[in-house]
Amino acid sequence: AAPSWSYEGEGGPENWATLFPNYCAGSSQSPIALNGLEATIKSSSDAWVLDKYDTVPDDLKIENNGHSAKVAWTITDVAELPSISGGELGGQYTFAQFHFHWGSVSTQGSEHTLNGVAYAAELHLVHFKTEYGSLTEAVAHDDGLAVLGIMLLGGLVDNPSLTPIIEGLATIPNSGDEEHLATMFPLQDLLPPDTNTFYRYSGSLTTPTCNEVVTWTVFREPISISENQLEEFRKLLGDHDHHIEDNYRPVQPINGRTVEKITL
Ligand code: 1SD
Ligand code: ZN
Repeated sequence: AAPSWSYEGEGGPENWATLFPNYCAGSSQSPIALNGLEATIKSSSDAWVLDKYDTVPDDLKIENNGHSAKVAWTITDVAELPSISGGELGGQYTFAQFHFHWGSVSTQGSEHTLNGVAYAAELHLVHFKTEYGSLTEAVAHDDGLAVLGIMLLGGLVDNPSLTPIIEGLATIPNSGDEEHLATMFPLQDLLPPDTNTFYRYSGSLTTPTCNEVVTWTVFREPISISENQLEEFRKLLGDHDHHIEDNYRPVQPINGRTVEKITL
């Protein structure tokens, strides 16, 4: 059986390279520290095409997988799912699921850092290259995944766009729980107002088995989240009656990779 992993202790990130030598010991790992002054500045006219990002789905399911809270559409027909292209991605990628990483306190929680700053949480919208047909198949290809990373800036005011998800968290308190969300919303509700400036680099899944198959997009502009909303994430229980919090991997070495800061 595959070894189990976690965010602290024996199964923690310091030991992932040993526990999962394929591929957590690789040289193109994620997350990384993103820095505007060190990035290659690029402007491009390849506008985002966010297909069905404005579609309200019939049904959404939310799952506590012991490591995070994950939301997916219930329809599995690839042709009916949202997809993204443009944005210098070089192909079309179909939406699979989104999930969050968050901290026990709001000065930590994001996986990437922006100009030295860690945010209270980070949202990942995971997409697989449409031609590969599924997430499982896509993970076997270098260009298999495109993940959109969105920073969540902790503050005092609730973000109403997150309300349907926050309400869903109360229904999945324990690892393995899965429920339908009560309120539907389009994916575009989770994007920052400006999606035209972002960091782009080639990296990996941030969880074992850390496959180096991800074209990362991390938007420069964050969205907001309140302390009360963060507390609902921190109430979730993972394995061993342990609260899920600080479920972020520390930043990894860049190892000579190019990071672009792209403006469309
Ligand atoms: O942590 C997620 C993991 O749950 C899974 O969704 C994987 C894709 O199969 O992606 C990673 S991450 O790199 O998006 N954090
Ligand atoms: Zn993630």
